[in-house]
Amino acid sequence: MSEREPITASPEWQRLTDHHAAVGGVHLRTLFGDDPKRGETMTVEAGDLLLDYSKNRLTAETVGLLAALAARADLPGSIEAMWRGERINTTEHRPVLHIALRMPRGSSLVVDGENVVEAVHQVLDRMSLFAEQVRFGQWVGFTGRPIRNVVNIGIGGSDLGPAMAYDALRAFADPALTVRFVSNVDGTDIHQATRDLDPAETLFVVSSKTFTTLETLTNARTARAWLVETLGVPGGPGESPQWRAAVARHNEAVSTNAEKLEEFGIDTANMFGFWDWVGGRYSVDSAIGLSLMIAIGPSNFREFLAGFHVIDEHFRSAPFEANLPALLGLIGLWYDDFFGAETVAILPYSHNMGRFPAYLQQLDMESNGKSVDRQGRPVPVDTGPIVWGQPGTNGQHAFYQLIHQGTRLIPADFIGFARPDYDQAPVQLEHHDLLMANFFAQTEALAFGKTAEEVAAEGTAPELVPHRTFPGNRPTNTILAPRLTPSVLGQLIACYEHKVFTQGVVWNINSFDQWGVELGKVLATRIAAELAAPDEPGAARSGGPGHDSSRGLHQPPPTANDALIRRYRRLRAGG
Ligand code: G6Q
Repeated sequence: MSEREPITASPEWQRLTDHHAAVGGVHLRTLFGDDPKRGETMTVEAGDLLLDYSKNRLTAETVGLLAALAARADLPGSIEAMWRGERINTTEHRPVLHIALRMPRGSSLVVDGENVVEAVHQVLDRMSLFAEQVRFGQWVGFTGRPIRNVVNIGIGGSDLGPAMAYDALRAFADPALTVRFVSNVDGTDIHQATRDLDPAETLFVVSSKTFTTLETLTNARTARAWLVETLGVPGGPGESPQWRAAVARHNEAVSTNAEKLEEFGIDTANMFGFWDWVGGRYSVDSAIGLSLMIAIGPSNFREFLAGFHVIDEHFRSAPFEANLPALLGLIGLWYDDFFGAETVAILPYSHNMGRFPAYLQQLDMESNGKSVDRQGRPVPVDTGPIVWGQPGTNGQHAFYQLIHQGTRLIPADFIGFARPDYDQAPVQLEHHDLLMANFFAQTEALAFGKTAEEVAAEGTAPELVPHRTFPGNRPTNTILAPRLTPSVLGQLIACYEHKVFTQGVVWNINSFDQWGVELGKVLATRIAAELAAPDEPGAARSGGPGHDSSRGLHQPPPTANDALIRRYRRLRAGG
């Protein structure tokens, strides 16, 4: 983590540049022709996961060179620095310890004289107790009825993780509970999430690390008002004992900020804490996972954590050539920086993993969407790719066309499972084989394509041959696991967390701050006042700065949005 030369100045980078000139253009057909066993040898296993990276445009030599690059960037030193609790999030002066959230009881990771693993398990125990009370109908609402609906209110890292994991683990969730996630400040979200619920049976879990996020606090206020009004609770915020009791029975909060929570009117007795060394996008395995734990139960949640831990241990100990997350990171970097690939597609062949690409989008793009290094110097190469994707097979009927025959190189991760989520009925197994037949067929077609000769040999009209030719040589990773269980989901998430870390270390960037997100949090405040003000924007302005002055950005002309805002106000008023 110390000051260092840009990685591009290293001999290892130069070697990769030369190597790319030699092998970058070699077709996967040739690579498989030269080494038909690469489908067996170019694999690594970690926990329940198998990564087959044979359908990538690389050779065994490439892997060695990439591992040497990781060593040059001192990836081992950076991993140990994280595990020692060093303040590797340098711009916020914080340690980065999501790895402590999944350490088994009895382990130790001491920061500032405190074993944080003990604190983690104290919170987990409180969460488990509460989750069981809700699940067994023992936690009753204000009117004495058991809770049957759980609505998580949070955004970004306080939403995407639990929402994605709840979907992914639907097969493990208690079907008697309705669990929903509200994030958008668009009032449609909270309206649609609550309109068919009975408030007497509804619990809100307000999740916000800072407890200052506009969207979450607005939604939490609206939820609270809906609750007390619909239940007919007398008194306004904090005024009557009944009001306080109703809010306490129907609101739990997850946060690091007890003070703000109290200001908001939630008693800290109803709070589950976590710590500033957990980044939002790394927090699904903290108390931010409370709604998930209620849905799937404490023991499944602990399996989920154990899955993360298996990969943490693997990442810390396996040599890079056999290290699944490090390989994912290094192969990704090979495409980003040596082939100029701009995106990576995440293609889970699992209906319930529909939100996994969006989750990884935040994890990766917020972590590595940086253009200066740890010393504040411009990074000389491209950093984090654009992450996108949809589950198979739906994506095949939409955007796969461009991956197969478009002009861009789009590396893709295919993620599949040997058994379906619901495997009791034979028909499910039948569906699953069809799903997985597509999974395997696509990676083959992408790798090998179809030559013009092959197309012509099928009797295709000559004028159609170019249209029906598939160039192939489109790289993919295949990740195969036995079944989408809580543990396997934890393993997958941890793999991508450490993939992102690996890349951040090589690029020498801080993967753990998010100043771009912070900016978004202050941008709208002043304009919100202008939208609601009695006067039109600009009316009271006497040549002074306009609504852009508080943004901390290079200031555009103060009138930049005045015309749009005037039109918005007119349209809103129905004019
Ligand atoms: C995550 C980001 C961001 C954050 C949200 C919600 O790493 O920092 O997505 O999680 O902005 O923040 P709060 O949890 O503080 O409401």
